[in-house]
Amino acid sequence: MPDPVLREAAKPVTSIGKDIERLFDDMLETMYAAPGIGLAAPQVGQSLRLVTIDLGEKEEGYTHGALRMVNPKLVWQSEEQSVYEEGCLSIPGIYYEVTRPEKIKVEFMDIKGKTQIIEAGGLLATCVQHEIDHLNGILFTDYLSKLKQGMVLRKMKKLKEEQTAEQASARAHSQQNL
Ligand code: K2U
Ligand code: ZN
Repeated sequence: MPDPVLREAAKPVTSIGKDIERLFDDMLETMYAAPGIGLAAPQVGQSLRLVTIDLGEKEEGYTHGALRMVNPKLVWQSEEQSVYEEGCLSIPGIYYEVTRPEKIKVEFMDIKGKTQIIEAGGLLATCVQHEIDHLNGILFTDYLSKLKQGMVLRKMKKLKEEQTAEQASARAHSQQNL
């Protein structure tokens, strides 16, 4: 079951100092290593309203590089919706389709404290909404039907049992080699 910090509403950041800069660097390192294209501070145990996003060069039309968003907020969303098969670094191995507004405008403060507004569509819009949900204690599985949520819980339990079994056999194996 995901970490309780993922169910809290993260706190707004009031001053952007060296600690925030370092946290952003840690988040980007974690995100690239996953690999992922987005990450929210609660996913690294920090209940703060910070998000990093980088769709990378391969996403055509993506020109923002590594985005560091302080207190991001959705200020507009389109009526049109689009469907994307989402995953989550905090819920490994689980992928389901989620429907969200197709286009959004997100307002945030950048690392220099300047207010920015970005209009986004496509994968960037999906990612921004997925990350802002993390800041509000919402996981993408919350949008699924009760039936599918039951399937998610059973799949997570099975993945956890498999992981535990693998660790036990790895330990036994390494002891044999001692
Ligand atoms: O917040 C997270 O768990 C990071 C997700 C963000 C994300 C989920 C669904 C759709 C878009 C973004 C990770 O980046 S999941 C990995 C990933 C990689 C490429 C494309 C989509 C998802
Ligand atoms: Zn996620």
